[in-house]
Amino acid sequence: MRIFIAGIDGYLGWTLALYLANRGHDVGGADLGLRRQWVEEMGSHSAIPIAGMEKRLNAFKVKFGKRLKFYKGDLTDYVFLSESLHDFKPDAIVHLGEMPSAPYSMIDVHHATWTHTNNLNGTLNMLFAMRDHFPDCHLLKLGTMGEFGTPNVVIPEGDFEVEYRGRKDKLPFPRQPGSYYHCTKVHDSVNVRSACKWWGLRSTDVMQGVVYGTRINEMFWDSAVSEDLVADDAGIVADLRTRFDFDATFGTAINRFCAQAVIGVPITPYGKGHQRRGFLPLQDSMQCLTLALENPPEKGEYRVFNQFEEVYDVTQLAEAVVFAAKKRGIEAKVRNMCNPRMEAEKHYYNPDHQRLLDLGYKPTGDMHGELTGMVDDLYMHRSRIEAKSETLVPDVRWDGSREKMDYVK
Ligand code: USQ
Repeated sequence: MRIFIAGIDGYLGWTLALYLANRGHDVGGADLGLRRQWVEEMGSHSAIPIAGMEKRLNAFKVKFGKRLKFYKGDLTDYVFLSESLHDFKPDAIVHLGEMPSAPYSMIDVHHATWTHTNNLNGTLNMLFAMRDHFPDCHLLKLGTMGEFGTPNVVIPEGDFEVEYRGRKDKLPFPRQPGSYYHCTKVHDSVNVRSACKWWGLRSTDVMQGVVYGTRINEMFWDSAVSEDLVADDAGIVADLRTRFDFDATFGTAINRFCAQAVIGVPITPYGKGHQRRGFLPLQDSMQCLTLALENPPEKGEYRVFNQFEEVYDVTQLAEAVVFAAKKRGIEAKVRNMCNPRMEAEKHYYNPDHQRLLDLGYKPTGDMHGELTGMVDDLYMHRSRIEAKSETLVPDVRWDGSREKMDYVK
């Protein structure tokens, strides 16, 4: 299959390119390098050094014996997007090219409006390019479990049966996004669903939980094909590595907890620390996205997959990181920090997630195994985390002020 990845330089995009190439797919993709710029704007960098695109593409060619066609440009530029798609001629498009950070979208009016312009216009451009030129293509769109918020009832996978004033219907589940970033995913879902209905496009909207991990099998050095490639201490080809952010804006809780553990500062659940979320390892996220690609929906079908493996609250997450760090001889400490966000800190959370299992998804790893690899990889690069350790303390507050948070007294 010819698969075009929008956002191919990102954490998921680059990893997916490797995973799909190894399964024999032809991969191409677009990126403007914005993720690198946003993290720099926040005063940080990826804990694990990543190669520039030229080096990445060379390593890809050596490892997989074929070229990845890369298009540098902006998805909000319709001409660029449509010319890239015409050149590549995809069977499927994976749209990972959005600004993914809740705190970044809450900094101020400029960051909120920019997030909306970037995310919504990129998706609309994709839908119109498909309508006019690639009507049979499958759009695999990355949504988020965060579209639903934390309601006090089970979250269904896709539409749900509702009875109201004596009448029944099947309707989309109510959305309660937790940031302006999460709002963009809600609006995208409405746009994608409408395009499927009006124009007969086909799409999978993946409501993904928090993905974590630093490695997948396809990154490892392999003597059969990789004599020209250099492996790092973990046996991974350095130029095939994906990024790992730990700053308070682009690092998710689990990344930040691992980074805090390896440099010996307290791990910081926010507030009461009982916010529950769905999680899945990087390798399994790749498996799920690939299953969706290899089993496309019918024409006109808009389907929703809730994609995560295990639910944890952030205190359980912190304890799991303490345990993983201990195996490396590190005594990590947990200390709750005042919450910069406005969110429920103790709540019910129980989303359905059956559809990918029905398609054949087999979870390969659990959090404890994955965390050990993460701690090892980060320990190798702890000086890079130490160099930017001030970015571990959050300062973007949901009330609009901008000041470093304190620990809970
Ligand atoms: N949290 C802490 N301590 C920290 C950082 C975060 O307790 O040091 C808490 C947050 O307050 C929140 C929870 O951990 O309650 C999750 O926050 P997060 O930063 O790990 O993730 P979130 O902002 O929800 O966003 C991430 C990705 C986003 C994706 C989403 C999936 O950045 O792109 O859409 O996870 S989900 O969480 O299911 O909505």
